[in-house]
Amino acid sequence: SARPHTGNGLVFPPGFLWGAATAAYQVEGAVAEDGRTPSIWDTFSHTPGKVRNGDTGDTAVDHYHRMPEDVALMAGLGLGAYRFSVSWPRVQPTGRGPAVQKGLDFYRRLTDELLDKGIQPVVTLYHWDLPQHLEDAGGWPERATAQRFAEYAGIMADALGDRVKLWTTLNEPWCSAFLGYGSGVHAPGRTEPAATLRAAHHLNLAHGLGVQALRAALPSSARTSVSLNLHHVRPLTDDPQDLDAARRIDAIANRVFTGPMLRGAYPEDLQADTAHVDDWSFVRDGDLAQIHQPLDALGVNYYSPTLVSASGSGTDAGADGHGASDHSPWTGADNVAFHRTPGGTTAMGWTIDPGGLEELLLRVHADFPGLTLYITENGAAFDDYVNPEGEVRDPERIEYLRGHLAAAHRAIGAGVDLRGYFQWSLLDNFEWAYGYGKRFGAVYVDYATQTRIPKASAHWYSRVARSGIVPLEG
Ligand code: GBH
Repeated sequence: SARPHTGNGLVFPPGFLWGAATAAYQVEGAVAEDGRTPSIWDTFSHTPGKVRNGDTGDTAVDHYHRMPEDVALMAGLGLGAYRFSVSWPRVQPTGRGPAVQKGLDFYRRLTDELLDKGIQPVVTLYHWDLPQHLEDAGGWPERATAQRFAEYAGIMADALGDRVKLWTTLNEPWCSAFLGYGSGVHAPGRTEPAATLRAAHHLNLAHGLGVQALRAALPSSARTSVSLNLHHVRPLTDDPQDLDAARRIDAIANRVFTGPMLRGAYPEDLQADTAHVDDWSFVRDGDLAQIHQPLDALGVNYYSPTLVSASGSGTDAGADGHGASDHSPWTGADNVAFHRTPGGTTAMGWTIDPGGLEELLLRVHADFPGLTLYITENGAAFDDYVNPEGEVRDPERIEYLRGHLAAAHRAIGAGVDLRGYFQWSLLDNFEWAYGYGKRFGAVYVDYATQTRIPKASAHWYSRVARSGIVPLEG
């Protein structure tokens, strides 16, 4: 039921990339095939009580076996780019040593299939699935993990360097460090405040060493990036205590990564805020120079803004900022209250706020003038279902996408060098601690049969991707 095109739309710059994203553990399945060993997410999802409904990624959406069909689906939708991640334990089962050829072959076939269909592959090396072997050796709080990551990055650059032009080291290291080792709602489920800071530093170091390993093996035309879930933090009021709460969250959410990666230093206020947790002696001489590598682009993942106050001063404690945990992920910021921002929400309970995306992009642009940006994730879960006609009608997702793309368009108009947009996610998939209960896909998946049904919003997004124009209505 496509409406006639009104010609009334937002025109994006030529060459703007229109894509969709996934992550290995969320889609691949085939967890014990071709030499793959468990990642921390296999262990975590198989630990009772960690993931809703006892869901695991054992089968996920069976993308490992259905990859050609899924690439054909993307081609049918007219997508220009596909952002996927590599499963580290599929390639390096113990997290060290030589690569498994069958693991590499899967990603070679995937990239060949994409290029054959004119879809640009965008590779993320690490989207949270650390080989369990490396967690057994201490995980991200251990410095050696950063070195292991650099070796793995070199392996992937050798394997895919002739095919892939845009590389991302880490996806959302905030989640790895603070949800994995602080609140424990993500794998490996540890709740050790001091370990969060060590993990964050070693993720930063992994990024820096990884960029250097990529550059050493890739052609000079290849580009490197990192994807951060930058929090757009707003204070509840302009009371100095609330402003200070916002500053603290900005430090432990954003500047803990952008400081070392993009400026070559940890923020002094962050180190002061966390001094009672750890003395930061894990930062060794020379580390910051290793981390501060030239970057060709920054990936921004945005879902919803973050509203905070000094604890006690708020009126609405609708969101505690902890997820399903008694332990805070906000190391060193114990006196902060989180609030629900006004407005409609998605099935995750996250407020729909496109203005937050515009403000975030403008802030990154102001802080790092000239930096090339991609929106590497944006999207929404809604309670999708297949109607009797066999269709999935999701008008709220169309409005979500339209609103956020309009925000991106305003940011471009204001001078932000934004080069692409990746919808999260291509397919409904394993939504981490929420299991299969939350559907973020452009394409609906019937998990019993693995049937794929593009939602109405996928047909809408397809027209956007093909035309480069976001219609203001319809
Ligand atoms: C992304 O994470 C992931 O990259 C992707 O794999 C995932 O499927 C997708 O988003 C949808 O969730 O302030 O402690 O209450 C986004 C993860 C969402 C993490 C909001 C922090 C608030 C946690 N972020 N969340 S807290």
